[in-house]
Amino acid sequence: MIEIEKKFSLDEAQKKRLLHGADSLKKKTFTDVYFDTKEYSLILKDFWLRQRDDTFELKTPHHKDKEHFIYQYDEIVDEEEIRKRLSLPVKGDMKSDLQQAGFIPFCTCTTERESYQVGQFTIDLDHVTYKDDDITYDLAEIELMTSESEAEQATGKIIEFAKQKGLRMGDVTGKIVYYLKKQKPDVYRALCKAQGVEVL
Ligand code: V4E
Repeated sequence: MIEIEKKFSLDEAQKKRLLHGADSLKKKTFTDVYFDTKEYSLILKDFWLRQRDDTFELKTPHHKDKEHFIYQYDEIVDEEEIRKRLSLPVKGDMKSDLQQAGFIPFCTCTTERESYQVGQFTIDLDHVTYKDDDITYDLAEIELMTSESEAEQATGKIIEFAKQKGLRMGDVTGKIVYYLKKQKPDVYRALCKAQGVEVL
């Protein structure tokens, strides 16, 4: 099974409509530390390396549906596999090996997430704060679990559901890209160029 997800920015009326009849699932808080080289060689090839609380994760591109702004990534959590993808030999622990190889933290953020279920859809509402910065960010994600062969239908179902709820169908920035846009605009522009997407 794979997860198809789409991000939205909500005003209060949209949030109320979206959560009408929703079951509250859980609340959790987690902290992500994103790593890259000082040239941002990972993110410029769309590789996203982070430590979420105690777990290292590497997101790599799997499939892009640019028309609907839906992007699918593989999420690698096996340390051996992450090391293989980064050509990172085992010398010490992951953190010190990353540091030695020139991968340094470039963004640390904490997310307070409330999850809801509406029919077959999972809805995450994220409130994000950034370490050493006074910016915050709020966004929503609508997610659907599906088989690989039904990914396209799942995308259609999310879009249909979002339309029913009166949500705006634009490209909504994730929390890291939002940070880059605000705090590291040169890196943000280089990322958009590398992805062939419009600088918003
Ligand atoms: C894939 C990706 C990034 C990594 C973070 O992914 P995201 O889904 O935003 O993480 P999160 O924490 O919100 O979701 P969770 O894992 O908790 O479900 S950051 C940006 N991208 C894709 C991307 C890109 N390559 N270029 C541009 C201009 N925008 C977005």
